[in-house]
Parts: sequence; structure tokens; C-alpha cells
Amino acid sequence: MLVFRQLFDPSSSTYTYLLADGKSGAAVLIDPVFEQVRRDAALVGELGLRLLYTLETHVHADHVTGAWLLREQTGCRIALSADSGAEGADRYLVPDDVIAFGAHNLQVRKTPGHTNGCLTYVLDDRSMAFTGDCLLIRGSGRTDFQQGDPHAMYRSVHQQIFTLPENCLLYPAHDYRGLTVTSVGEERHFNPRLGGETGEADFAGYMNNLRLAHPKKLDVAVPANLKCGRPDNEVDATAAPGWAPLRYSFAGIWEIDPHGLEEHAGALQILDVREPEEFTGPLGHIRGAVMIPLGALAERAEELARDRPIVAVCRAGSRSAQATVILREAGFGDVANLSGGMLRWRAEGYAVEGGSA
Ligand SMILES: N[C@@H](CCC(=O)N[C@@H](CS)C(=O)NCC(=O)O)C(=O)O
Ligand SMILES: [Fe+2]
Repeated sequence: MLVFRQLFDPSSSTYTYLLADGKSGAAVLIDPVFEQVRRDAALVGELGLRLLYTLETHVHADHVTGAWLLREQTGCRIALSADSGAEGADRYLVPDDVIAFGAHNLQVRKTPGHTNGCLTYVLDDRSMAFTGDCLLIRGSGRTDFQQGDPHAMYRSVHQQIFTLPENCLLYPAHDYRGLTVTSVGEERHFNPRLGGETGEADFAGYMNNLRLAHPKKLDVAVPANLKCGRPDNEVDATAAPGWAPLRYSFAGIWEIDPHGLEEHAGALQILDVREPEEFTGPLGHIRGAVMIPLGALAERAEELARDRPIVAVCRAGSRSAQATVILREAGFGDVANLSGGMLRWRAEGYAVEGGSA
């Protein structure tokens, strides 16, 4: 079974694609974004996958890749085009290279025009292809910087992408209107720049008059991406908080396990957001917990100390997840959710006050 997820970075309108072999768990991430590494790593973890590679479609001009950071965190390998000019990768790809992940693989096609090092990755059965900034949905990547060349792009699209099966789904690196997917047949007919009877000279005429402003991050993104996203200053701003062993969830919540809470309880505030009758009910509560029911938390947050991290607790761990959101809105920085709540705390044999045996 193929695992497939399309992920979006709203600040750069970039799509990141997770592909994995459901059986072995072997996974690849196409075009990860630096600021989204925490999210992407959380998803890989929750789906029980093992990241083998980050794959760049090209050296991006508008955002910094998450490749270097993901390699630091997961030990995966970085692959991109041999024509990218980038240093620090583990594998430099050339046409017809095959990137295997479990029972699946991606075939490498060279599709220059947006940059010299642009690649399109085609899934083994030709049901999907990842076109980077070569062919976009009813559009194309720009050709006015980074070795851009509309003539090369026209040939890339016609020779390498339009030759795929009509129903092959095409997934681009960006869409600026929220469109998510297209197909070879659709683009051959309806792409206003490249479809129908449009010739190479028509396309060049179109592209040479796009009149786009340069990407806002161009001067930061290109040098960083030529080092596979390795920051100049390696103080990692995306590191996990150090006050306890925390795990970031794909839902966007910092979680702590019962074991971590037990170990660090002395230095923390435990906030129980259940109702009074639950706090004194059969599940009991954790020693030292302060009770503020979720519905009253926004107005009573000032009762909590600001100099100690807070772990929120409820019955099963869902209301307390919302408590962490409310606390962050109230300006509390070091906040986590007890994963699984009192049910898991008790099931794993940790002590409670009150409650029934
Ligand atoms: N406003 C965006 C511009 C992004 C941009 O130029 N994107 C490139 C891909 S790196 C492109 O080819 N865009 C095609 C288009 O905007 O039609 C930014 O500042 O980042
Ligand atoms: Fe690009």
C-alpha cells in the first residue's frame, strides 16, 4: 500500500509530499520546508514511518528547504540534482536514477527551465509525478532568474511530462490559488501557456512578459538552499523545549508522557482542567494538581505562576490539549499536555490522590 500526503506551507504556498511504503514504513519527503520540519517529522512519527530521503525538485528561491534539519533530526539522506550546484547532499541525482522506498520507487527525470537542476519525480506505476516548479497547475514556474530558460522549459514539459500517460496525476511544488492536483491530459489541453497548439516561441513570448516581482526571500533562500538548508547560525531555533521530554504532535500540541511528568513533576505546575466532580471522582487526581475547569481557564489563567512550566491534565487528554491552546493565547510559553490524560496515567500505574482503586 502506498501512503501519500500532500502538505502545505501557507507562507510560501509550497507543497511538500510524503510518500511511503505502508508495509515496510520506508518514506521519502519531497520539498520539505524549514519552518515545517517539526510538523512533518511529527506526521512521519505518528504514521510509524522511517524517513529514507528528502528529495528536492530544485534549489528553491522562495523558502529554505527542511532537508538539512530533517537529516540532523532523523538521519535521513539528502538527494537532489547533480546539476543543482548545491553542496552537502548525500546523493546527486541524474536522469533515470531510481529512488526506492520499500516496494515503491520514484524515477528521476530532468526538467530544466525554471532552474538547471530541476527534476520531476515519477512514481513507479506512472500514476503520479511531482513536477516541482516546471509544470504548475494551468501555469508554469517562472524563467526569469536562476538559469531560467523558457525554451528549455518548453522542451522539458513536452518531452518529459506530456509524454506520461494522460491520466497521470501531476503534483506541483506550488500553487498560489489553492489548487492541489492536475493531470497530464488536462494540462495538455487546458494549460494556457503550454497546452493545445502553443509552440515554443509562443511560450517564450508569454514567459518573457510575466512581469513578476522577485520572491521576497530570494536573497536568503538561494544561498541557504545551495547548502541544502544548513543555516549559517546552527543554534537550532526549532529544537524541542528543554524543560521536560516533550513530543510535538501533527495536531500542533506539545505532549508529555506519564513517565516524563512523574520525573519532572517537582519543577512543574500540574493543571487539571476537569470539572470539580471529576477531580474528586473515581479517577482521582495527580498530587499537587491545581483545578481550573476548562470553561473558566481563560478568565482564571492569572492564578497560575508564570515562572514554572505547566502540564495540563484531563480525563483522556483532549480537553487538556485545548487548555494548552488557551494558555498559549494567554502568553504562557512552556506548556504541554499530558498524553492520554488520567486514564493513561492510571493505566500505567502512576499514583493518584482520591479516586477508587
Ligand atoms: N510572491 C512570491 C513569489 C514566488 C515565486 O516567484 N515563485 C516562483 C517559484 S520559486 C514561481 O515560479 N512562481 C510562478 C508564478 O508566480 O506564477 C514570493 O515572494 O515568494
Ligand atoms: Fe522555485
